[in-house]
Amino acid sequence: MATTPPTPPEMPPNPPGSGDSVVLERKTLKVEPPKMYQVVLLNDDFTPMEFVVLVLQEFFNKDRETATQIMLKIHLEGRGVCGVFTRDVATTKVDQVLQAAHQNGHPLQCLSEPVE
Ligand code: TYC
Repeated sequence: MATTPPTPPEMPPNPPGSGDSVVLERKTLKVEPPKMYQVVLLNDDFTPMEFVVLVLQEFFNKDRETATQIMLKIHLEGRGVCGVFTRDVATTKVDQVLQAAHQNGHPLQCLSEPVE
């Protein structure tokens, strides 16, 4: 036996302005890039050059040559930027460097600061 689908009830027309119409609102999306932080190593008279090079290779993914150049710049100028990161990553890098320095008995200092 074939069944016929139920017919929808008759609806009165919507009064103007109160209907089922969808209003699309245009919102300007403003997504700012995150504030960036540079991690800086400071020079001192005691931390071995080799240790600084290893830190730059290990925690900042520098190849040996670049790491050596950065280390020498720090040695000569007093400080040097190792990398630029979002705030949380920069904080983690600083912690990792300070922990490695402490574990190895070196006074190496490291900090992060906002870029610009
Ligand atoms: N000045 C150190 C030395 O002569 C080497 C050094 C370089 C230390 C960079 C710290 O961030 C530093 N052994």
